[in-house]
Amino acid sequence: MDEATDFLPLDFEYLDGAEMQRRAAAFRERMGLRRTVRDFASASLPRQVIEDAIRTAGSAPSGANMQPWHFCVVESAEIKRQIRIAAEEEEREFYQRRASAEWLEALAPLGTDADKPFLETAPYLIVIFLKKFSSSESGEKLKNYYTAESVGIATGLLIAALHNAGVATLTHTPSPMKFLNEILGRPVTEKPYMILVAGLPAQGAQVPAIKRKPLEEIADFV
Ligand code: IYR
Repeated sequence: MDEATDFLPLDFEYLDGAEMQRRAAAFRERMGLRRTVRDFASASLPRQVIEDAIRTAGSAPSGANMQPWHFCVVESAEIKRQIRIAAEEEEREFYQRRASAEWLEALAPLGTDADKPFLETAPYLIVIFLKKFSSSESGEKLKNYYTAESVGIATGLLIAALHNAGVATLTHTPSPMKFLNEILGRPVTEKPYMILVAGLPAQGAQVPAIKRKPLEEIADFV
């Protein structure tokens, strides 16, 4: 990256208040239909949809604009199988030993367990890595900043972009996830952040009856 950044005129769409409200309400309504799906169909969908959603994710703000993310899109049945085997091994440990009684109790309403068939059924696994370091043009190692915040924002945009395009997702975080570096050949300076499972819901898929907190509970205007 250059030492001195060039500045350009901002390309910004100024809207009037009424149009702002329409757009805010329409987006709220659309995003309100997003649900985490655990039961995926094996049907595929155009790769360009995934590519564009990742471009949207890559537009996220990031600490010092280091863009500390890498998205590994898994389509290969063999690699999905390897990921499933490794993830289920960690998840069995989690459900049988590592999770506290309190944690298992919090998870009970979701009906999750150590079996993760969706890791093989869904057409895409987007494995998101957090890059603790970047390399400069001259190849020197540069530290990244606010990496968790940056990758979290990018992941949120990715989920919203996929939902907007009619693609269902599941945020899956087997723990620990080191096996993803090995299977996907990513360097140790990259930390697996999440597996985002993406595809279409299976016919008749069900989701837990959860409620979202109302505005009054999640926001204060002071
Ligand atoms: N990673 C486990 C457990 C799990 C934890 C939380 I917090 C969830 O919201 C859901 C699941 C699993 O994927 O089953």
